[in-house]
Amino acid sequence: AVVKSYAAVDLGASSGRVMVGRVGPDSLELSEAHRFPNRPVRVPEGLRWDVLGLYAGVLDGLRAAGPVDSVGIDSWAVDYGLLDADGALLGNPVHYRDRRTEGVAEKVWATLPAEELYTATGLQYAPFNTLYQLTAARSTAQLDRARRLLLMPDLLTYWLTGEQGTELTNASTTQLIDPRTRDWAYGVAERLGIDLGLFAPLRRPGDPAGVLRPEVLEETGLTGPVPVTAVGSHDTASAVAAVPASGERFAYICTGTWSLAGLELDAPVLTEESRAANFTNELGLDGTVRYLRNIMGLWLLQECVRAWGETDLGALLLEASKVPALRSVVDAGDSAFLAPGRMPERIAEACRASGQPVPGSPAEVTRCILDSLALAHRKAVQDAQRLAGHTVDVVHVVGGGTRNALLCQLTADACGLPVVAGPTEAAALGNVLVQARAHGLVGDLAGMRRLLVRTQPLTRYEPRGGTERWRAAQNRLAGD
Ligand code: ADP
Ligand code: LRH
Repeated sequence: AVVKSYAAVDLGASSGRVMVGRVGPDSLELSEAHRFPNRPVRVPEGLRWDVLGLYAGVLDGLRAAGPVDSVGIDSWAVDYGLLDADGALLGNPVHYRDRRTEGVAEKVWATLPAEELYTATGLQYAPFNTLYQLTAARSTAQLDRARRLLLMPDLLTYWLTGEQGTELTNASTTQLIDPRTRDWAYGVAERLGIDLGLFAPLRRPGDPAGVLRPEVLEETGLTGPVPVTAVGSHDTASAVAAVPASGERFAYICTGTWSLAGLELDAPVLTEESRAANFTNELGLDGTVRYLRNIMGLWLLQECVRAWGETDLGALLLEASKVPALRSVVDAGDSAFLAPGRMPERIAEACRASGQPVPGSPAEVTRCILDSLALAHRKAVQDAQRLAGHTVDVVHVVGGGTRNALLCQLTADACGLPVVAGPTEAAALGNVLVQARAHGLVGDLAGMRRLLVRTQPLTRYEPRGGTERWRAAQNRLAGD
């Protein structure tokens, strides 16, 4: 049988990796060619991505990957690079955790009320949506000089191929796309004075995105032509495409730096209740909508580990599993936890402010974080079902958090539903499968998922009861 190889470049907020997927009619194998840290850098003007370092990691990864039939790139959402009239990058891309967007949303809503913005774009409020970033950047020398804006995966694709485009799933996180037409929200851009001419034409997952430039072939030792294929270039779009679900009655939680928890729908939910509950409608593969809520995710733990220094994560999680459950919880959906720094202290302060025991040791803080994440998962899964009128009987957990058995078990307990955990590298698998599909190797989304179910190792966690305690904790947090 024909087996083809695809390189998936997957850039997460904490690490980048180049994975190689080998796909046949009834086989799917993924291996890691190269992994590198993604470390934001604080310079005098703010928090920035080291995009040249990331590009170098991509080239190293393609060299390590060896001959492949195509390359696809996905990354975290909303951030972008600006190019001048010569096509050269203007400065380092701003990190979505940078403070420049503080207080910007309120200014935008004075021109375009939040309710109208939600009906027009379906996007939840997050200070870092590209729309707010562009508003924050208004009249800066850099934006004035910019002739082109490329979202992160599109920027790297441009450097690899010389061709510019704006991939739709990731474009849907800018808050400048109408989820009903799946095209630009022209009215929103006009009212807010955002020039849509900055964006390159839209392309969709599966579209060709050029071939590796001769210099790239030379640097990576690859032999051309090597096509680059547009994938669901938003990492969450790729990860959801690789949720190994069998039917439609499932919720998913993409766990990594963030937890993205919700449902796959075939139409957006644009009601006022949905807006008030801060659910987003991002665009997925084949006309699907990712109806979900952003939860701070393992970022909370990453930041604590960074503060504690040298930490054995396995040992820490074992200790945390012995700490009594649900002693104190914080609101893991609160954007007060967005910025980096002082995380153990900020968590302790939140517990103190809500009159709960203050966690002290790293194990106690870790337990507080994992309980809080599981609780936020529960709330998102429940709210999404209610708001969308779509019930589920299983929760799929994908991403780095699947390696955290305690988190998976607590999520099953909190949701009162079985959790199926895996695959860990879901975004890379979704990336690979969209390339394989574009080259005629796999069928539709359902076919992709059948192949995942047959080939990927999955772990099942049954809920252990005690939902009453989780409900009580949820009420405690809501201040009831
Ligand atoms: P992103 O794509 O956002 O960079 P990942 O999906 O790679 O994030 O997930 C990273 C998270 O996975 C880490 O923050 C960590 O909490 C968790 N993780 C990684 N390895 C392990 C492990 N061996 N045991 C438990 N958790 C792990
Ligand atoms: C996860 C993610 C998420 C976005 C955030 C900025 O990596 O793409 O879906 O909300 O980064």
